[in-house]
Amino acid sequence: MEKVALITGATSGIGKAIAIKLAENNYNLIITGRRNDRLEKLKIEIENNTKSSVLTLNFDIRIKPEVQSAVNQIPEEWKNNLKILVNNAGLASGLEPLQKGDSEDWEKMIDTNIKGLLYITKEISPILVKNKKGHIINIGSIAGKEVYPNGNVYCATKHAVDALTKAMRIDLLPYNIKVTQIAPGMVNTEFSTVRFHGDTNKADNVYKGLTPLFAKDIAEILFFIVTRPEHVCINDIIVTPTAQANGSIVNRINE
Ligand code: NDP
Ligand code: 8X3
Repeated sequence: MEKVALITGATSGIGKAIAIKLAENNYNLIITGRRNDRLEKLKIEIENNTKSSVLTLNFDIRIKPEVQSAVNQIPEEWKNNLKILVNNAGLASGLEPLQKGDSEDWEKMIDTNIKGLLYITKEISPILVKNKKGHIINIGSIAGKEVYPNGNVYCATKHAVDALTKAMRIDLLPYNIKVTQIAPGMVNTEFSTVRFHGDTNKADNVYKGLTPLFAKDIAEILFFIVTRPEHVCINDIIVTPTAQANGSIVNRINE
């Protein structure tokens, strides 16, 4: 077995697009998420259309024992060939001024985007250290580079991802492990539907009058990053749609 990549949050959006891109390029995959039906469907799709093998791990990244027991299920051969960890699972929940915010939304974001990312990295990074090689790619956000109105806690969690990316790069430096952050602006996935608690009208409005990024755009960037020569580590990439200047200024047609 050659080249294994583990992608968290592969049931949708950016994680799913990354899984497909890496499978098309001969990576075997470990894909994770809570929606097992989607994981199994993606496994079949990839195994029918590429030469890659897929292992599915169905768990909630917020629950430490679930993360630990899922990683324990990975067969030794897969662990020995694990080269890439994509920390992608994440979400925004709510878009309200802080004083009106819902603490359940805050906890969901903190538990997923910060604590979940830490739990899986704590389990996987020793495997990469043992393999004396590896690449961790954290999916941050433009919300980790600046803050925008009502983004408060989501922005804080993505600032944490920004800081953790830099910290991981230092701590894993002696072990030949690359650490990269991709920080996208607006990508049209299920992200906004989740942010607005299932309100698809509100979600559609986010992308109205502009061409957003698509999950495939991020997958292509990730593939470029992981195919650089051994001595090259891309630290950080901010990518927005052409119609987005920063976290809060966009150019909409008919506005
Ligand atoms: P989607 O909602 O389409 O996908 C999110 C993925 O994360 C799903 O596969 C979901 O799987 C997984 N996930 C969420 N919560 C958990 C959990 N508790 N346990 C396990 N998996 C979980 O959104 P995107 O693809 O857009 O989001 C992917 C990443 O990209 C996130 O970190 C997001 O913050 C970031 N991002 C998104 C941008 C955008 O505009 N879309 C821009 C910048 C960054 P499941 O529900 O099956 O568990
Ligand atoms: C997702 C992009 O602009 O909604 O991280 O924060 S944004």
